[in-house]
Amino acid sequence: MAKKVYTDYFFDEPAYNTHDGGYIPLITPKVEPQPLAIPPLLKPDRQTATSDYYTVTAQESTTHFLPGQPTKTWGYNASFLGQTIVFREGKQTHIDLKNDLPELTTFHWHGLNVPGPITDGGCHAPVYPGETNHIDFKVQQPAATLWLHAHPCPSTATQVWKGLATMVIVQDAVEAKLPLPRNYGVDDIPMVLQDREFHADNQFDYRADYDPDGVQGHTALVNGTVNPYFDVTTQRVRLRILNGSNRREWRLHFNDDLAFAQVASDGGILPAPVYMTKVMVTCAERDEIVVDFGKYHVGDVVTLMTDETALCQFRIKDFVPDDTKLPEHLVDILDEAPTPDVPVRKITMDGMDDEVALNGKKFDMQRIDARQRVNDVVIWEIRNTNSCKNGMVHPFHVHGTQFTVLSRDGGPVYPNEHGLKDTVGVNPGETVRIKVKFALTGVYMYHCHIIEHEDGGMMAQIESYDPAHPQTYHLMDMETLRNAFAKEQGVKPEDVWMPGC
Ligand SMILES: [Cu+2]
Repeated sequence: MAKKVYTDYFFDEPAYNTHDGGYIPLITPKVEPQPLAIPPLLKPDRQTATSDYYTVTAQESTTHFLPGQPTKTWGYNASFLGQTIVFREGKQTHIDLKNDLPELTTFHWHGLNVPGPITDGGCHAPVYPGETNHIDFKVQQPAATLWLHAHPCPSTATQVWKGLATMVIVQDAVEAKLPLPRNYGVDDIPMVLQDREFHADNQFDYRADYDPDGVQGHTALVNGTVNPYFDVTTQRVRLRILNGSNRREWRLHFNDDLAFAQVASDGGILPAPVYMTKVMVTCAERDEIVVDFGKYHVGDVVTLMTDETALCQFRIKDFVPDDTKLPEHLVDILDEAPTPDVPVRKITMDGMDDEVALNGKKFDMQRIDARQRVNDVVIWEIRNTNSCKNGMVHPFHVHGTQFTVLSRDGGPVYPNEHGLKDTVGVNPGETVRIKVKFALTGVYMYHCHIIEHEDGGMMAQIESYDPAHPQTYHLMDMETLRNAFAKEQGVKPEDVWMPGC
């Protein structure tokens, strides 16, 4: 039977960010193509049969993106972005979170099922300059491409813009048995997609670029590389695509419409490969695709595009023929029935610009907006109340869990949404149902992942609780954070710039 190949982006075209009043088009940079940077794997401080120990350091440095001056940047164990962190399912993991920045930050494990709010690393878990916090958790979820990024309120966007984001790979025994490329840096390639604006002397200036609907820049970066190319030395290559941008959507396709197979989404491997020539990735989403370059010859160049802009060249080198076929079935996704007698949780994502809100309210760190019993399986119904005519896709993200997508406006989900997700793009005017279970207790944030929207208040928090073991949480407040930023910046608290507040 011929495989179905999808040739559209699934999302509603009128909602693409290219139609925004403030859209900033990508401009092909006037620099020679450079080899795609492959972030090194973070070496564990120590490993035993059951435990891994890591130190993750947030640091400031400079990075050469463009000819001329280096750019002042932040990163994790790196000058910009970070080293890639590998977790192993079932292992006890111990991490020192070290802050060598001049400003408080948090370390949020996007997509990782760990206790909130402290281990999860949202706004309640600041690490102050010069300090080190320690977290321990057991990795209890399938193999997936996740990420680490800063998440302090309301400075997530500015800290990510400076570089605080890096890929996290979870490995397990199930994925290890699948015929997928997994030689990191050779045929298993991280691709962190971002855009940046370069000002005088090649510097970032987040405040100058600020837009409450999301900051964008004219220059695309892949793993921090401007105008990258990648040498293809194996017939099949797996790309772990992460939208690490503040606001930009990526509509990816090859210049010659080469078809590829999506094999994983945010939370892990899909039940079956999805064959496609185009894929749209909204903020914070991950898509793993396997590209078969078998029909090309040495010297050919295939270009990965986003809309009409070239993003990364794939230069075909000599490789050994590989006739490995992807199986029709990859993994089973656990499909649990909703817990009886628990009502559907209704959520609205409201507004644009400074008016953004969630269920009509701005985020308040001290307010717990909802409660859900641990291990209950609950349907959440998320409605984007923007107008279908001129609204935007809001990527809805829940901390501390991987959910399944049930329906879009009562109809089927997109073909690549049958796996586990932690972020789902909701079109303007649309209602998306998802099924959410928290396996751990804690306080977890849920929000739009256009980062300026979350900083602007399109965010709320839920307590996953165990009735037999009630807990109280120390929740951060804005005054404490404002005073801390003021002290670090040497200004009065009222003079601290807090975008979105
Ligand atoms: Cu939004």
